[in-house]
Amino acid sequence: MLFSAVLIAASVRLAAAATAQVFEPPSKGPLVQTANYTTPSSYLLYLSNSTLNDKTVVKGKVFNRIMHVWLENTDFATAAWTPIFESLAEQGILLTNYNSVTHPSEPNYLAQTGGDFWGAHDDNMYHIPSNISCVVDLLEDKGISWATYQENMPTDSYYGYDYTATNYIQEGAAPYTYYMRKHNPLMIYDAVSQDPERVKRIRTFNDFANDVVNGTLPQWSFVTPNMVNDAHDTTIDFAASFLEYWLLPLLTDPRVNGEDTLILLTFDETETYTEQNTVYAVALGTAVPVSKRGTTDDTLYTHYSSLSTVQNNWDLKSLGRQDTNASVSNVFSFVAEKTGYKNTHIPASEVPYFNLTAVAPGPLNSLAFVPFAAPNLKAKGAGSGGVFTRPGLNEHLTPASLPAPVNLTALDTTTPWQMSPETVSGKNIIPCANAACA
Ligand SMILES: *[C@@H]1O[C@H](CO)[C@@H](O)[C@H](O)[C@H]1NC(C)=O
Ligand SMILES: *[C@@H]1O[C@H](CO)[C@@H](O)[C@H](O)[C@H]1NC(C)=O
Ligand SMILES: *[C@@H]1O[C@H](CO)[C@@H](O)[C@H](O)[C@H]1NC(C)=O
Ligand SMILES: *[C@@H]1O[C@H](CO)[C@@H](O)[C@H](O)[C@H]1NC(C)=O
Ligand SMILES: *[C@@H]1O[C@H](CO)[C@@H](O)[C@H](O)[C@H]1NC(C)=O
Ligand SMILES: *[C@@H]1O[C@H](CO)[C@@H](O)[C@H](O)[C@H]1NC(C)=O
Ligand SMILES: CC(=O)N[C@H]1CO[C@H](CO)[C@@H](O)[C@@H]1O
Repeated sequence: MLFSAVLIAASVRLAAAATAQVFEPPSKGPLVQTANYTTPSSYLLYLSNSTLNDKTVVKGKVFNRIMHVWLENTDFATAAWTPIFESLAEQGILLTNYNSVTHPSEPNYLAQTGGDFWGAHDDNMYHIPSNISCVVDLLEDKGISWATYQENMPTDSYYGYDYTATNYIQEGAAPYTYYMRKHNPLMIYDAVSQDPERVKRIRTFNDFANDVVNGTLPQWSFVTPNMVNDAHDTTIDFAASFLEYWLLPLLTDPRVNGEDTLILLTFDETETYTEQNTVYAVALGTAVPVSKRGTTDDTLYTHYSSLSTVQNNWDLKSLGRQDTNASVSNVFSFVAEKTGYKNTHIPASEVPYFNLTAVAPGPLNSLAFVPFAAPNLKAKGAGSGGVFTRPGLNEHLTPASLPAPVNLTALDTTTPWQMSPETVSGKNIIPCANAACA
């Protein structure tokens, strides 16, 4: 009896050991291009030969560059007690009350770039019509350069739902899905993906190396490590090894962390859905005042706060959505203190739950579908401009004017903004790059 129990325990451990992945560097360094990002070999074609060509630097009030780095699915305490994250906190400001806005991943990425998640409560393949604005509109309106860098996306501008490549961690193992579109939010906005100039700024990690080495890392960037490096398929220790390989050298590299740079390292959401959605978030970089490094800040922030902080810093227009909702979009204090922006204090007892899932009606919710509404054009954001509107927007479509939510699932259909991964071919601006669009 005892003997067989021991055997079973041993074999369970073996099984776990066989599946647990151990970090391996995908390249010789974060600034070296690698075929590990482009396999099979036909994709060598897409090792970057092109560099962004942004000449202007628009001065911000507190920082001139912001780089967002998002990891996945980890509770605050799990990250905060992991050595590399502890030492990063000593170099920056640890935001101890920074919250994701719902579950699972995709709606959080949408919220961070669009000021809303439009009812989404899954990781399906969606697109958002071109009359709906996102952060890119606000940045371009003021001439601020931007890009997103997606690790293991096989080519710039790749529209596919996912990408499976040669396994670079375990030689000979089955190919691995390192890239998922659900973590690449700007691709979901037609205003970006269907614009031939803009879509070039949805870039690979080989282009990250290229842009940094050539001195053209944009002023605003959003970085998504692959499905193993961001802890999604792995553990916090795996992600810690990735940071040691990728982020730590960049923190001492003036081409990335030069003057007046803010690097926001955070997570899309907590692992535990039944608890408040507070994630580890740390403000790093030369823009963080020396006197504040190693301190904590318990102001209430959410993913909308990084939008409002960017608006406040560069005096941008707003999106007129949750980025202008004062109770969920406080500007990072070290920025607000310098710009004179007044944050809203919410007593602990009144802080809403950010772990609510599948309850918000919206155009990306098939269970409670309502069409897209125009933004609130009277909203006041953290910048001094008004609300940005895109061509084709019907300003009369206020939330009050829209019909009551409809359960499309009960009608055996889905929201019109959902796509099947097999139907992307017509949307792909670059030459078709995977089996899904062959
Ligand atoms: C791909 O990654 C593996 C694992 O770290 C490494 O051994 C190999 O050298 C990498 N290949 C290239 C071309 O960098
Ligand atoms: C810098 O840009 C040039 C021209 O686009 C390119 O050929 C070169 O590979 C880039 N440097 C690196 C290290 O990526
Ligand atoms: C959200 O978190 C709170 C606090 O832990 C918990 O009481 C509540 O049940 C959670 N809600 C959901 C939907 O899991
Ligand atoms: C602002 O956010 C709070 C907390 O999530 C929410 O209760 C409120 O409805 C929001 N206001 C608007 C106008 O969306
Ligand atoms: C956005 O554009 C679509 C057409 O693509 C239109 O049906 C919809 O009413 C518009 N919505 C808003 C909020 O302007
Ligand atoms: C919508 O309809 C589906 C299918 O009939 C059902 O399972 C689901 O509970 C409904 N949801 C709501 C919110 O009414
Ligand atoms: C499109 C293109 O010009 N691709 C080239 C980029 O650089 C690699 C490696 O130097 C070449 O093999 C490609 O042909």
